[in-house]
Amino acid sequence: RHAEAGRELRRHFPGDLSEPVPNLVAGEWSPDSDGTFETIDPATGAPLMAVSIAGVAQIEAATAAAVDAASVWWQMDGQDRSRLLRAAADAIRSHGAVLGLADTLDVGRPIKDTATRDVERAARLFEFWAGTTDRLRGAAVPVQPGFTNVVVREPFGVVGAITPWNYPLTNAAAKLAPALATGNAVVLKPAEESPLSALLLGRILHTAGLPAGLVSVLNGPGETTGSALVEHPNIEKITFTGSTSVGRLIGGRCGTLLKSVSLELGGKSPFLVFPDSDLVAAADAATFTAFLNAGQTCTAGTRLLLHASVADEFLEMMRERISRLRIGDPLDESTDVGPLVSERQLQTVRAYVESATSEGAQRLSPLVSLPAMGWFHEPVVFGNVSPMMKVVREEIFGPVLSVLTFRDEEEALAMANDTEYGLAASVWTGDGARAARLSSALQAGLVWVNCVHQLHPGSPYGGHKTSGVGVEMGDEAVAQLMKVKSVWTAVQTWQS
Ligand code: TXE
Repeated sequence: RHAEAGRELRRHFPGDLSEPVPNLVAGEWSPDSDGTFETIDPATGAPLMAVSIAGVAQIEAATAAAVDAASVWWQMDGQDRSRLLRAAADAIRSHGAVLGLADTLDVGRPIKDTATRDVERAARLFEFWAGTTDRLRGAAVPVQPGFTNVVVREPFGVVGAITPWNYPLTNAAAKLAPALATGNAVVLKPAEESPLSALLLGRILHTAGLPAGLVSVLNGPGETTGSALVEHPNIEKITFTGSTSVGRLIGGRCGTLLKSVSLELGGKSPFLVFPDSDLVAAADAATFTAFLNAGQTCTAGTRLLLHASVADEFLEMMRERISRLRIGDPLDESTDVGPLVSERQLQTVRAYVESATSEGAQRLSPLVSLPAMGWFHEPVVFGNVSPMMKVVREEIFGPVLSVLTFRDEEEALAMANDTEYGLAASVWTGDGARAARLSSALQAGLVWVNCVHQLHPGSPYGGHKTSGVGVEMGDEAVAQLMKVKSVWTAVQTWQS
């Protein structure tokens, strides 16, 4: 079944089935390559496709075309840019089936999530940002008499985007839509584990009518292809989503090069449950956030902080919900939890589980059966953990949840903030004043009160502490994708 689905997917790329998938340079398929790598179907462990690594000539061609396209794009009427980005959203929807299939086969994310949720989210990202292109206003500053001062915003030109594998399509769309809407061209480098949907998306944008050269998608290892984008003089802005360690590396390099950079990095987000909350909804949400995408979600609530008085009842509710999760073939419409992305990721998760077990953590989750093939890991809930254990402190990026209990709000807050990360936090309480106090005191870029994983392209998204620098989405993202220019005009003869 997977082999047949893989052959069906391969038909959407050019060339013979035995040839490697090419890169997309300036919107066109470019068969040259500097070697290939294999992308693997994690549900079977079998190779899915060979993918071309972009060579130096392709990187040069993509960045040069992007410089030219960015200038054409910015000179267009904003309403025309808007119309094209809307056409892109329609095209994403009409190619939804293949985009969904690409991510399900490439990373094992269940088809019900990729082909519906992710495709719709990607389309809506383009629709939202299409609505901003003719509203990128500057300002007039009241300055000393004799002068006018106007602040205008201009695009950087070419944005280099580097994305991870956990949500390949929506990560790519979240980089492309705002960067294009603010007048930039984009050269995108997807993760080695998940090159396919970004290539298809780039091609879809091109055929939807975006100017040639505006989008290129180049594949290859982070250390070579990724760092070539970071180093390239034609690329004035880098936007990266991935691990905190690589984020530090890229951020440091951009500091040396004096290049603007935005970083969306890891997390170890707390999920706080107070006894005055709707425990049924909270248990649904706690299960959802911990095991969504097999735990490979940067904003996942991986530290469950329970008030001691409700801990036993809450964990029983979670056990029941976990036993109902359908773990299996991501091509099945009914599957909730698929495999992890790679064998390496499975080994990483197993190592965390072994380390926690050897340190005395107690498994509270029910035993569930896993498919015989593929890189699956069962959902794990650990109790009897101490705040210093690796499983509590480090981002695991797998279906592993740690549970700690607290006695009062003060202790809950201290536990929640006891982390180097600051991406998200979810608070469950029926007390409005408590919700307000915690929203203000929690050290996180996103706070969800009595909800979790709510996102909107109009609302800023980004981490505090080591979870990132800058934000994506909302007006706040515009400020990071455009340069500011202050224009002074004398309205009378100038005198010093
Ligand atoms: O991420 P990397 P990896 C965390 C998560 C996961 C761990 C490792 O804990 O287990 O990171 O994942 C490119 N210059 N997150 O190794 O290496 C790389 O090719 C330029 C959390 O896959 O950060 C890929 O496109 N680019 C995170 C992208 O960076 C480089 C999501 C991400 O890869 C590069 C992903 C370099 N020197 C992982 N090195 C989240 N929180 O969303 C790598 N890349």
